[in-house]
Order: sequence, then structure tokens, then C-alpha cells
Amino acid sequence: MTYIAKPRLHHPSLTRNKVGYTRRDYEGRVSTLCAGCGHDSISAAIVEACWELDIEPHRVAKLSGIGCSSKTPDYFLGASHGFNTVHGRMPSVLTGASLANRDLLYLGVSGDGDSASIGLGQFANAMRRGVCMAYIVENNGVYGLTKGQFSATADRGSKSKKGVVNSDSPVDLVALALQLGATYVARSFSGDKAQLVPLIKGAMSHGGAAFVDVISPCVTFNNHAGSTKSYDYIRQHNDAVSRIDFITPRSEITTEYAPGELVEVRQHDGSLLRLRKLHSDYNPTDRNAAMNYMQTHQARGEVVTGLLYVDPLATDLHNALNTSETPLNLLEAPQLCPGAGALEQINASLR
Ligand SMILES: Cc1ncc(C[n+]2csc(CCOP(=O)(O)OP(=O)(O)O)c2C)c(N)n1
Ligand code: SF4
Ligand SMILES: [Mg+2]
Repeated sequence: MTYIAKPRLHHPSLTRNKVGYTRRDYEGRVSTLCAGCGHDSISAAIVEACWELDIEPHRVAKLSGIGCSSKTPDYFLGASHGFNTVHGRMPSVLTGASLANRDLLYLGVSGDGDSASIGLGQFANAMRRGVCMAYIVENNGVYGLTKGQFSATADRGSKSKKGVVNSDSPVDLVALALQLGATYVARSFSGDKAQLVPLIKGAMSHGGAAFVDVISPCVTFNNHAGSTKSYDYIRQHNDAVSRIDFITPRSEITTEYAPGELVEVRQHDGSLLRLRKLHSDYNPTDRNAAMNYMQTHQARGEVVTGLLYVDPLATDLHNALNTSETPLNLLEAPQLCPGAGALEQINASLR
């Protein structure tokens, strides 16, 4: 149905958010992915998150690599800035764009092949540098676009559609993000919109390197018995550590919880992450504990989901490099070329 254009007309009574947009204003073109692909559910969650956050679409820059997952930015936020880069190279292009213009909200969308196979080095360096962005990997354990080869996140022992058993160890992007210093790390499932939407909202408001790994089944090449990234497998092995409510700085806090059931984390921008604990011993602000918890539960074959780690005092690459607050394309000639005196001072400081 790729030739069908979406109608531009909206029903006049569609609900508008605080900046005057309807949900439809956050959509993109009609998806060309296979019916039932987990990636489409993630696109729907991104639309919902941006609408609920009252983000003006033109304030978002969405960047991706290559793959079915990396095609999805075409299917949401049609009025935002977009850059479909080269396979595995989204993080460096996003880093450059963000350094040139820190006024935009950066959303990186990638696949497990794009980020854990060819793009592993790029992923690692973006995390380690604290590039301010929400980085979403739509993780199906295969290269969907090139017809279902195992990717680097495929579990050892997982079976391909043709019955081949994967003998390689998996790359765990969540464990890597934790180890490399990402300051917001979450895992979710494309089939759990109630969990995914607030996790994306938290990531987009975080103010540092925020990573969300979303298990997103490929219905065409990796949704059979024996796969550890199928809808059935994830539903049976999902171990959620918490349920998250995202509360913007402007919202009234209404629901009450019994003491001990809640962890509240206030982020830099004033937003509040309310975590309703499902596991009483889980502390999402302790990086080492998060790693231990993940590894222990993974060894039992469980897929741990939820907000796994957050540093509410996160800083980012802009802080570290003291970058220009003004987007570079708005700087005037006197700022860009301050003259021979300023050059002489810089040279003198380097002698
Ligand atoms: C440099 C380069 N190498 C290989 C390819 C072929 N290729 C295109 S998409 C892809 C894998 C995509 O897998 P993933 O990122 O997991 O996305 P999915 O399709 O599963 O969503 C590969 C190997 C390419 N386009 N460019
Ligand atoms: S091949 Fe797999 S990943 Fe690609 S669109 Fe189809 S179901 Fe989704
Ligand atoms: Mg994939």
C-alpha cells in the first residue's frame, strides 16, 4: 500500500495538546513494513510520546542508519528534521548535528544490526561521550531488511527460521550502555505500549545520553519457535522491574502510593520519573546494582525490562566541550571571524 498517501485533512474535533497539535500532526507517511512488525508499534509509541510531551514537531531532529528499523522515521514526525544516514553511522552524524545546533531534540533510531554489528564502535563512542539524545534500538535479533541473517544481538542457541542454531555470544547493548556511562538506560518490548511510551518520554527529557533497547519482533524472519526475540518468547520471559509514570514539570501530581512502592527521580528539566516498584530490591540509580541484576536474571533466561538505570544529575557533551548555545548557522561574521587580535591571543596561549 506504499502508493497510498495519507489524507491531510483532520477531523476538526481531534484533541489538541498544549502547543495546538493533534496526534495526527506527529505521524509520518504510510508504513511499508510487514503487517505486524514490532517496529510499527515503536513508531506509534514515539508519536504518542511526542504528542503527550507537547513537543513542537519542528524542534525534533530524527536520525537513523539503514535497515527496516532505520526506515521508520519516515513513518512518524513528518514535520520534523530527518537524516537517513549510512549503515551504522547514525551516531556520528547525530553527534555532529547536535554540536552544531543544541536547540533541537535529537532522536536516534537504529536497529540491532545497525548498532551492534556494523555500528558497534559508533554506538559505543556516542554512549561514552554523553551525546545528548534519545537513542532507540529496535532490536529483533536479525537483519530484517536483508532477509533474516542473525545479527550481533541474537542469543547463543537461538534458532533461525531455517533451523540454523546461532553459536555466537550476543552483544548486549544495555549492558554496554551501562558500562560505557550512558546516564539513562532502559529496555522495553514493542508489544508493551504502556511501558514503552513513558520510557521514551523520560529519554527525550533526560538531557544526556539516553538509551532505550526495544525488543521488536520481526514477524517475517524471527518470530518462530526457537527464536528468543519472538512475541511469544518475550511475553513468557519478560521480567519488568518497575512501571514508570512520566510527569512533566507543569503537571499536577495526583496519584498516591504506599511508602516503599515508589522511587521518584527528578530530572534536570524538572520532569519527574515515578517508578512503581515491581521488585522491592531494585534501585534504578545504582549502576553496579543494575548490571548485577541484569546479568543474574539474564542467566535465568529472563528478559529484564523497565527503566534500568538513571542518573538524575547527568551532564552531556555540550557541558564537557562548552559548546555554543547559539546554533552555528545563526552566528554572525564578527563571532565567526573575531579578527587578528583574537587569533594572536589563541596562538600565544598555545606557545
Ligand atoms: C555498508 C553497508 N553494509 C551492508 C549493508 C546491507 N544492509 C542493509 S540493512 C542491513 C542490516 C539491518 O539490520 P538491522 O539494523 O537489525 O535492521 P532491521 O532491518 O532488522 O530492522 C544490512 C546488513 C548496507 N546497506 N550498507
Ligand atoms: S522484514 Fe522483519 S523487520 Fe523488516 S519490516 Fe518485515 S517484519 Fe519488520
Ligand atoms: Mg534487526
